[in-house]
Amino acid sequence: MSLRPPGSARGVRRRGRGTAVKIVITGPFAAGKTTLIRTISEITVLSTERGISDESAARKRETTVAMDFGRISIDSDLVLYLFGTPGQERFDFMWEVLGEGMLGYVVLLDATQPSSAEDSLSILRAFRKMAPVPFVVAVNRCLGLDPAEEERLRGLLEIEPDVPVLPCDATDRESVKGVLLALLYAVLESLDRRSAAAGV
Ligand SMILES: Nc1nc2c(ncn2[C@@H]2O[C@H](COP(=O)(O)OP(=O)(O)OP(=O)(O)O)[C@@H](O)[C@H]2O)c(=O)[nH]1
Ligand SMILES: [Mg+2]
Repeated sequence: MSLRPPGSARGVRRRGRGTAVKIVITGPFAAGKTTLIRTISEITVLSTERGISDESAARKRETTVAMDFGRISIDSDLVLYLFGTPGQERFDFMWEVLGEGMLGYVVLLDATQPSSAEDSLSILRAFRKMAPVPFVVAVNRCLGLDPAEEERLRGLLEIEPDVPVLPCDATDRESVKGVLLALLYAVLESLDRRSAAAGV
């Protein structure tokens, strides 16, 4: 597999001698999206968080209302730009804005919230409709997924066997790196497939 996506591909931007890839981090309310981006970003994350005034205030004080933005360099030639979505459905108009030109996305859900997987399904359906790009499912606050639990999640989220489903800890850099690399491999494979199909 080539590690160099073609510069003309959707969502890939040449920056100097390197390549920049746009990735979206989405998922339901309070899954840990902002936390994940803050854990891994090498720049101070630009976040738009506001105090919560409705019933969700019992779960946390602030929520993302527009986006998070962070950046991580994989090596000197490859940089990921990370865009986090709001989790509350009233801000779902931002999904399409942030999804524009993405090369892949992470659906982050919270293993400790029973409604999190169900809430992820509508988000996932919207993203799949938006763009046929690779995605991974990351299960936050989860030390490991047993095969039965993974199977249950795959069924609930209607995802194919080749879509990675990974346990993760959004506060742990190595864990977040693992999730992003799994997505990156899927993105690079899909770019290679597209290049091969186009005879490039
Ligand atoms: N212990 C623990 N706490 C976490 C983890 N991930 C997130 N949190 C906490 O959970 C809360 C929610 O995390 P956020 O990162 O704000 O979640 P979000 O998905 O951005 O939320 P919205 O933007 O409101 O949808 C915060 O208080 C985090 O500190 C985790 O992996 N472990
Ligand atoms: Mg957030």
